[in-house]
Amino acid sequence: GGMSEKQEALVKESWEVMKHNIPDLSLRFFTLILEIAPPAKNMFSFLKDTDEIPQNNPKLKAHAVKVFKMTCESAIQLREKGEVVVADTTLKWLGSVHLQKGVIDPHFEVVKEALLRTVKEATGEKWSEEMNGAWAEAYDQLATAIKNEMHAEA
Ligand code: HEM
Ligand code: ISQ
Repeated sequence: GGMSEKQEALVKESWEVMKHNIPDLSLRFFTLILEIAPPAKNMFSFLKDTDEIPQNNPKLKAHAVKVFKMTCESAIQLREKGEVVVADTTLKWLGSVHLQKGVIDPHFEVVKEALLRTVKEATGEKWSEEMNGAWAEAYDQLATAIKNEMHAEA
């Protein structure tokens, strides 16, 4: 499915607001992932040897931001081209990183839930069902592209 101009705008606008508070955003995103799926902790190299989620880990922050930015970019591409376009090598790379880390398809629902809840909390009264739907669509398309790459490689 494609993405309307309105949906693209909702994703972009909300990211513009959220990106001003990366430390809280990334921490919240990660906390939610581990709340939903505690065993996921050991998959992440920067969490393996810690009992708590590090409050100020630059790697964690950078990673979380990448996930949001890529989902945002996916929304833009969906509107412009009607499909997710990620540079081919990037998609292949993402496929192999996740395959190597032991990520399986159901994990994508966990990250989706955490992402959508983070957006909801971070946007507050600006949040709407429509905004939620726009992020969900952008994420689903990107996740499908990564999963396809993982299946192709497995
Ligand atoms: C690594 C994005 C879904 C777990 C990465 C990296 C990116 C990324 C960009 C590489 C970070 C880097 O090395 O700079 C995404 C996107 C996703 C997604 C856009 C969905 C659309 C998932 C899911 C899981 C997951 C569902 C499962 C819990 C991991 C792990 C790593 C990783 C364990 C390696 C982190 C490390 O260095 O230890 N992801 N990811 N990702 N991702 Fe994802
Ligand atoms: C990598 N892939 C998916 C989700 C993530 C969340 C935080 C940090 C890294 C991630």
